[in-house]
Amino acid sequence: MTGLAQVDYKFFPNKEVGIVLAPFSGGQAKFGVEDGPKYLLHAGMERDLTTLGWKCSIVESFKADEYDNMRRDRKDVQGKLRFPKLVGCATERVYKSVKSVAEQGRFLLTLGGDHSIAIGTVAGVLSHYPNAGLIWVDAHSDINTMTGTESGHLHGCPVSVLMGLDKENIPDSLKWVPHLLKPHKIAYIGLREVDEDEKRILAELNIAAFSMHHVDRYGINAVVEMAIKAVSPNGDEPIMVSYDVDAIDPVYTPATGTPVRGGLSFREGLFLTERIAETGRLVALDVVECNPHLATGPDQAHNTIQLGCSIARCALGDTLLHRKSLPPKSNL
Ligand SMILES: [Mn+2]
Repeated sequence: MTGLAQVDYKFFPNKEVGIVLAPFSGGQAKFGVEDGPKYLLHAGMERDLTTLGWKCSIVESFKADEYDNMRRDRKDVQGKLRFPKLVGCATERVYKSVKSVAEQGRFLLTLGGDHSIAIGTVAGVLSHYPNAGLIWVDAHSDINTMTGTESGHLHGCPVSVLMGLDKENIPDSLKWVPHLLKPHKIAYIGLREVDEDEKRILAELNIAAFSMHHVDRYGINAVVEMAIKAVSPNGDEPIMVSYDVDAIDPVYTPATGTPVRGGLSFREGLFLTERIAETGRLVALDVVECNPHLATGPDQAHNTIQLGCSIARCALGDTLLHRKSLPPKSNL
C-alpha cells in the first residue's frame, strides 16, 4: 500500500525526484535488460511516487534503441573487455543526466539497464555529494578489474572503474570517469558469488562487505546498521544505494541476467531499503538488472518488475504503517 511518505528527506525539502532512464544492455551479453525502465514505468512507478508526495520528472539519458548498432559491433573489444566504447559512451551520458538532476536538488532514481550504468550514476552522485556513502546491494561485488575480469563484461567491473583500480588498463572510452569512490565509502549487502580476484581486492582494500553469510549470522537489521555506519560514520552524510535486483533470491526476482540462489528474502530486500530511507539521508537509488525478457514462466517478469517498483517506493518513503502508529520510544 502506498500512502503519503512517512520519512523526512533532509536533502529534499521540496520532494522532487528525477527519474533517470538508462535503458542499456552493453555491459553484459543478454538483450532485454534495456527494457527494464519501460516496464518499471509501465508498472506505475511514477504514479506510486506521486502518491507518496513526490513531484516526478523523467529524464531520458538516451533511447533504448540508440545504441543498437554499436551493441552489435563485434569489433568493440579491448583485451578481454567487451563493448568498452559502447559502455564508455552510454555511461558518460548517464553521468551527465545524473549530475544535472543532482544539481537541480532532486532525489535521483535511476532505472537500468545493466549494472555498468552505475559507472555514470555513482560518478554523478559523488561529483555533487563528495562525502556520500554508497551501499551496493548485489549478489556480486562488481569490482573486477580490467585485467582481472574473466567474462570481460563491464557490468562486473563498475566499482573498480569508479575507484580507478588497475588504472593503466582502463580503456580510453572510460577515461572520463572521475575516480571519486574511496574503498572506505562503499559497503556491500547480499554478496554470494564473488570471483577469487575480487575476494582478494575486497580483503586488501578492507572494504565493508556483508555476504549472505553475514545476513544469516547477524540478521538483516544488524547488517544494514553496520553498512550505514561504515559508509557514513559521522551520521550525517548523504547515502546512495545501487540496487541490483539479483541481490534478492531468484524465487522473487527470477527475471534477471545472473541469478544466484540463496539470496535475500522478499522482506529482507525491502526492509534494508526502508531502513536506509528512514535515516532521511538517502539521496540516490539505482534499480538495475531487471530483464523482463528472461522470464521462463508465468508471473516471472511481473514479479521481478513489481519488486523493482517496491524497492523504489521503499526508498522514497513508503512504509507499512504511519509513523505515528509506532509505539512511543519508551515502549520499544
Ligand atoms: Mn551488479
